[in-house]
Amino acid sequence: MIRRRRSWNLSEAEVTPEALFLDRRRLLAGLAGGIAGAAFAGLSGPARAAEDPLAGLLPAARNAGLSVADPLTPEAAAGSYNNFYEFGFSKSIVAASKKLPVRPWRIVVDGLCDTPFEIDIDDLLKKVTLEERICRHRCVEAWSMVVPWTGFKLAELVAMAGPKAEAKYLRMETFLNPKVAPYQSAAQYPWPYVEGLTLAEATNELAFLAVGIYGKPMPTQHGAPLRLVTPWKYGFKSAKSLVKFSFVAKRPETFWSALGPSEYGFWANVNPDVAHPRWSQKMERRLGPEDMVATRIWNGYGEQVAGLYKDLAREKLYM
Ligand SMILES: Nc1nc2c(c(=O)[nH]1)N[C@H]1C(S)=C(S)[C@@H](COP(=O)(O)O)O[C@H]1N2
Ligand SMILES: [Mo]
Repeated sequence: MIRRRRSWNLSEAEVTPEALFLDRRRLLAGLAGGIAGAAFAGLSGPARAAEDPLAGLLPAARNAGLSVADPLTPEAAAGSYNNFYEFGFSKSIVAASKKLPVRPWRIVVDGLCDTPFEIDIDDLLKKVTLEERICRHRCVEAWSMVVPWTGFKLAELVAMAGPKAEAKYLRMETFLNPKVAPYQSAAQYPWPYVEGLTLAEATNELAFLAVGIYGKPMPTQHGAPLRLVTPWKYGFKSAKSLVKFSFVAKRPETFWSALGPSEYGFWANVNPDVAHPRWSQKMERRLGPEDMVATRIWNGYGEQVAGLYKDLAREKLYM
């Protein structure tokens, strides 16, 4: 673990809260040894992101209207400080994540919809409109980045399926393959990683499915080959390496809210005035320059999303 002084003087426990939250449970369960052993099991020459057939489709035209003007985070900074707990509890999971075979990659769309389907990712990409948008990303751990994602509106996938009237939520599920993702052997966690949005959130213009970053195919550490981007919410909502989308009537249980409902809720909308139970959310550290900037309500995207929550005042919207 890297130890360095933070300009705003938080303790180490406060700057890596998600990982520590998991680690505490792992140690309680006495699993530390088993996971290290599993890390080298069952690897077989997978396809790498470098061979990604998407390479010919990029770069895509930029959506200037939905791009922010903040200075871009250097690619190397964003690409080397990642949360992807399937591959490790530290921020340095690049090498481990390369074990994930990203082709072939099937995507299932099912549940309460008129046209459930299963599709290969490259066939899906022929049916959607790729664009680039520069987005802010704010982790609940109080670091942030500004990166150009390439992808398509989640609303496009929703429209292909045609949700039924009873469908209220979209549940999204990450791959499950402990042979390549050793931390998925830790059975007391609710793997696979699951996230969810209301249908109104999922069809908002900001909800995005990214297949690339910095004009290139998505590297594994950022969630190749397909990851959610919800820039007005804390980063843990943006589930990586998705394989399944299900239309459901009831609010789905999600990975983090199952582990710690009082710290990581379903809504997770960014709000500097609502502290996490263990630390302030007022400021954030930009990766790369390490600048401290003030966190903004809805991560600065209120114009697009504040209206989604007008009638939900009784919910814990900011945790
Ligand atoms: N499947 C999966 N998706 C995930 C995570 C994870 O551990 N597993 N971590 C989340 C968290 S906490 C954050 S902040 C972002 C980090 O995205 P990045 O590494 O591309 O910056 O991914 C989110 N998506
Ligand atoms: Mo995060």
